[in-house]
Amino acid sequence: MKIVILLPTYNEKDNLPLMVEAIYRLDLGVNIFIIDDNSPDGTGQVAEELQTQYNNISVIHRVKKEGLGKAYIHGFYEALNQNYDKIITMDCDFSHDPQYLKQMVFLARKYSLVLGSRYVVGGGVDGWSLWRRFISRGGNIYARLLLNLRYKDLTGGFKCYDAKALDDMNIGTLCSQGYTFQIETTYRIHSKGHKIKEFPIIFKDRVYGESKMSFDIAWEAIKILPKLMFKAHRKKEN
Ligand SMILES: Nc1nc2c(ncn2[C@@H]2O[C@H](COP(=O)(O)OP(=O)(O)OP(=O)(O)O)[C@@H](O)[C@H]2O)c(=O)[nH]1
Ligand SMILES: [Mg+2]
Repeated sequence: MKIVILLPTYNEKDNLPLMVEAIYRLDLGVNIFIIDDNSPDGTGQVAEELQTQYNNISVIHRVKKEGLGKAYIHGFYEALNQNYDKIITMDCDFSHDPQYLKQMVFLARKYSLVLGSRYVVGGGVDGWSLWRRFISRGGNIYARLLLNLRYKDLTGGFKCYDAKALDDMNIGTLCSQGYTFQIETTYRIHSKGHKIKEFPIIFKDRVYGESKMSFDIAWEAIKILPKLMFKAHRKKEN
């Protein structure tokens, strides 16, 4: 099984070397694509240095910051071009603990999409403010009801996609960013009838670097989800 981890970075110069080392030490035989949006803190140069030190790293430099969704789409295309079987997405700020990768890869043998989930039994969040918990929980309930999905964590970004599921997702037509990107990708894969599995993770707040969470990101989700639902109903009618 050929596996790649997509690590999007924006101002993660302190986290990136620690993350690469932590993944390397697990000895899972995975490759890593670092996808950097020309971070002003020099993460791109740090990535270049890491590429010379480790034999499992490639760096994708993007011209400017365009958001997580665009960075992932770039990585998805690259991974499919290079014939990877499994494509993992994870944050580079240690919110997604690399220790879970082993279990994720194991589950990926049986499922087309594996979700690291905060809201199944055994999962949770560590270090979030009440406001942040409220937004995340509320967003998930809203999305589940609106899209009629049974998965508990639709907005998490720690995922393992099968290449076939990515292909079926029709990457070029994904229309959302931020948290909605996570909802839309899972929704599309579910709609194509793929098998999806959630497993519990404890999500930790970032230690180094700044948060990029904003009201705009939450607002986008509120606006865009009814559009996704509308599209799905139209498809059913046709
Ligand atoms: N390439 C790229 N990576 C990004 C961009 N925005 C965020 N990232 C990275 O995507 C991952 C998740 O973003 P975070 O900023 O941690 O988002 P979050 O977890 O919602 O918020 P905080 O952890 O509170 O900052 C991190 O590895 C970021 O460095 C972007 O525009 N381009
Ligand atoms: Mg984060």
